[in-house]
Amino acid sequence: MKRVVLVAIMAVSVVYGCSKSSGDTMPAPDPTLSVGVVTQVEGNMGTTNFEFVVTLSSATTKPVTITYSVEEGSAKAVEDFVAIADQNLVIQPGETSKKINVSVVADDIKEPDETFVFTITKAVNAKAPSTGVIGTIINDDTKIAFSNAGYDAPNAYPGYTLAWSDEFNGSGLNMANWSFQNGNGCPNLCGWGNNELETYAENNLFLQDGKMIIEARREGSSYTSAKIISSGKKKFKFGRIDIRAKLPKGKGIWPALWMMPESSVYGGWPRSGEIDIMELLGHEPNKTYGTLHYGPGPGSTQINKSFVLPSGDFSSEFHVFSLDWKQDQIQWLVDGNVFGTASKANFGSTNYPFNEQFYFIINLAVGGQWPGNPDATTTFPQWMIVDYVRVYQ
Ligand SMILES: [Ca+2]
Ligand SMILES: [Ca+2]
Ligand SMILES: [Ca+2]
Repeated sequence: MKRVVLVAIMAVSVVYGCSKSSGDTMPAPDPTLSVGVVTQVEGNMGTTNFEFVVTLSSATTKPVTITYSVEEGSAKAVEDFVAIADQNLVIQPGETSKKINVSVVADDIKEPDETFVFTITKAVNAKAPSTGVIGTIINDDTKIAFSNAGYDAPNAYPGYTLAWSDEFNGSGLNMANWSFQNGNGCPNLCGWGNNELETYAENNLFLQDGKMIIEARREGSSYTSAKIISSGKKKFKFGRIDIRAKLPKGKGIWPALWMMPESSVYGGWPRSGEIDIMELLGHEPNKTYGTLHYGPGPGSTQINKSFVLPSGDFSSEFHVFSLDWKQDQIQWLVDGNVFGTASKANFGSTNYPFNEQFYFIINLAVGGQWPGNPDATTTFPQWMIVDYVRVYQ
């Protein structure tokens, strides 16, 4: 009890002493600096000015010198904004705010919203904020960035004429050729029979620069992508088929260019066959597969061929995936090189269902039994970019 009384007396004495001396000699405390956050759209050409306003809590009679920096958050210096290192600025006596411009690099390529950090690292005659403020660059674009580099097929073959092609040159998918297959396969075939995770939707597909692009997205804990089929619109039996595409990659990413029977004359899957022109498992981005599924079922008998790129992977540039499909024989090619052959002669007594009409399917699956599910290493969005589908007969 006695000790408490003593402390109380000392406290009174300190307060009294302080108030007395401030009237005589103590200077006014330094004003406080604050900076407003800036959130703005990126813009499409040149640079966009992001204006940060630095404010003093009150004017002073002395110049205030601040040192500030602008550094990377998720946005990258040079590529996304112009970084600033330890720049000085003087706020003159009587002034209470200053504007500081940060240049953001504008373009027309879709990116996530990105951030950079504006920090006052030092202040003379004012108190600097203890943390930086965020500049947020809001995406205002829909285009994706890619180059047309890579293998391109010849546009004629001796003895063949072009029977049909889709060059994907329009502003939207040509619905005379294709139909969307949307959803997740439920209730009849949830996960499309493979425990796939994606839900297919039309807005995951768009055309740009003469290419058809399927975008697989992570949306919260689920995934969206797109699938198109030519059933009822374009069907073929035999010919040289060329599909030029640039493929996505990453664990759980599963792009496919394939064909299913237009009329299942031998019965339901797999009896009437399935022709997989190209499949890729995103954790092996340098390897593609060509497969036939057939047999009496349930389950399928398979002929499965694969091709490994000598260098690089299928996401770095375009390649051409082809079928050379004749009576009683199918060959798979990458960039004009045969890597697999299946012949009726090898089927023995098993029914050979590949001398019939088949339609095209193009899809980008996420997850499923064969590729496994995406993991922490998988980045989204992923794109399958298709330049053309050509059929010569
Ligand atoms: Ca832009
Ligand atoms: Ca952009
Ligand atoms: Ca094209």
